[in-house]
Amino acid sequence: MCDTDGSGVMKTAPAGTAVPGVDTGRYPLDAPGSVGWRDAVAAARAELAAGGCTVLRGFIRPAEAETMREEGVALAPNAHYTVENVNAYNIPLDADLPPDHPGRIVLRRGNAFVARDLIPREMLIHRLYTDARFQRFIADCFALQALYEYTDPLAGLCLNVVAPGMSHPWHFDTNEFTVSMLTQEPEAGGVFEYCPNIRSRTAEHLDDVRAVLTGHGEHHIRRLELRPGDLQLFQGRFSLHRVAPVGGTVQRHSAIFAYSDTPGVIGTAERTRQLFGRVLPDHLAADAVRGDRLLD
Ligand SMILES: O=C(O)CCC(=O)C(=O)O
Ligand SMILES: [Fe+2]
Repeated sequence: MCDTDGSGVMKTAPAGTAVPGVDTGRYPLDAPGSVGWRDAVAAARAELAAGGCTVLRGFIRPAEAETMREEGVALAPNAHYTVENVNAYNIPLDADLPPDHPGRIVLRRGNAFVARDLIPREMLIHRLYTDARFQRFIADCFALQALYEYTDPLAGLCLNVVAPGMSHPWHFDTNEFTVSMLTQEPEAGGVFEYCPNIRSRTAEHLDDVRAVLTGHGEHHIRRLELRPGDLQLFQGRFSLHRVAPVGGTVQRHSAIFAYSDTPGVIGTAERTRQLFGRVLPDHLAADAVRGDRLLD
C-alpha cells in the first residue's frame, strides 16, 4: 500500500510488518475494507456524528501501551514548561470584545508540549504517527479521502504534559479534528471534559460558553474515562473542552497526532514561540508567504 505524506513524498507501508502497537485483532488496520475495519469505522463515524468524539478502547496492546508510557516519561523533561494567560478562543487578551463576552475570561494554560523534533523516529508514537495504515484508518473514521501530516517540524506530533497542579484549560481547537492518546494517567484529576457541539459553524452560543467557564454549565459537560492505549478522535472546533486540573504526584501525558485534510500546514512564528519556546527557519519562511492554512 502506498500513500503520500505532507511533503508529497511517496511512502510505503511495508507489507507484513506489524502496525506499531495496534491490537489488529480488534482494529484490523492491516486489512482495509475488511468486515472488522468497516465495523470499527462505522462505530467511530456514528459517535463522531452524534457528539464529535469517539474513543477506540484498547487500540494499543497493553505491553506497547506501557512502552509508550515509558517513552513519554523519557521525553517529558524536554517539554516547554511555561504558564500562559489565555482565553477559550485563543485570541489576544486585549481583543476588542463586549464586556460580558466569554473571551474576556482569562484562563491559566499550564500544560507543556514536547515538540516533534525532540521525539525520536524509532519511538512507538512516532512510528504510529507516520504509519500509512494508521493514517488511512483515521481518515476513514473522519470520512476523509486522505489526511496529511503537518509540514510543521514541531507541531505535527507532540507529547502534551500536564503536571500536578496544572491544567489545559477550556478551549476550542482551531483544527477541525484531533487524534490523541493518553500515555500516562495521573493519580487524580486530569479528566478530559467536553461540551459536545456547544457552538456551531453559525452560532457561538456565548451564554452557554460563559456558563461553563464560570462554573455554571455542569449540564453541558461530559467526562471521558480514558485509559492508556485508548485512541481518542475528537472534533474540537465546536466542542469546548479541557483537561481538568491534575492532582497527586504523577504527570498526565498524552500524545497528540496532528493531521490536516490539506497538505502543507505550518504554524505562525508567534504561536509556535508561545507553544514551544522557539521557532525554526521553516516558520519564518512560512510567515513570509502565508496563505490561509493557519494552524492557529
Ligand atoms: O491532551 C489532551 O488530552 C487534550 C489536548 C487538547 O485539547 C489540545 O491539544 O488541543
Ligand atoms: Fe484541544
